[in-house]
Amino acid sequence: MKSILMAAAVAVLAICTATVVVRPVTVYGQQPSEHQMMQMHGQTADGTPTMPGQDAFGAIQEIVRILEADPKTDWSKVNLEALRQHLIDMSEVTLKADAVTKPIDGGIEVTVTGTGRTVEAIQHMVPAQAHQVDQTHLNGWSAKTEPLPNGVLLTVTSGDPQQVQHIRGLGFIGFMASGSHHQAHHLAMAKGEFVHSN
Ligand SMILES: [Cu+2]
Repeated sequence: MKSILMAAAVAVLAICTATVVVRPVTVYGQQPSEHQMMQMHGQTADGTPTMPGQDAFGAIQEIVRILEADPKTDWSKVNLEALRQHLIDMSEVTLKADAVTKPIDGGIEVTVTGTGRTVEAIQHMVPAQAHQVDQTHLNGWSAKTEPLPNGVLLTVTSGDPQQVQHIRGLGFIGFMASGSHHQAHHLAMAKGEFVHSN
């Protein structure tokens, strides 16, 4: 029984490998169709690529499509530059900020710092996220920030031991990515409706 299962697993693996690895040489057995080849390379059927470029550029492109598809869009208020500045903040905080996390009673304390444009991004985004989490009582967490000359000091805590583990497991960037308010905020920003509290 065990050997049959092994043989089946090897066969499945072989099929998967044959589908994924596309060599320009003649392979015995089935060649992937042209359509399958295109799907593997992220193209549409007519050969047009689907990848927009950088992730931030793609996020803006998606918003532009949403605004253009909505006949009620007020183009006199549209502000894609506000969205672009926010996406720069997101990039700075995600990729460039230094985050030193230490466990404290009930959660974590994170010293988030940077230089130049990164400081501005940290001071825009981290207090806003802490405020959002606190206001919506996300997972019952408490979150607060204190300004530092080159960033902020973030504290996230909970009275529930399971949530304390959750917070410590998530760490700084997991906390920043918690909740799903960014998508709605991005659209509101682009429509000129969202005024940042900072
Ligand atoms: Cu965002």
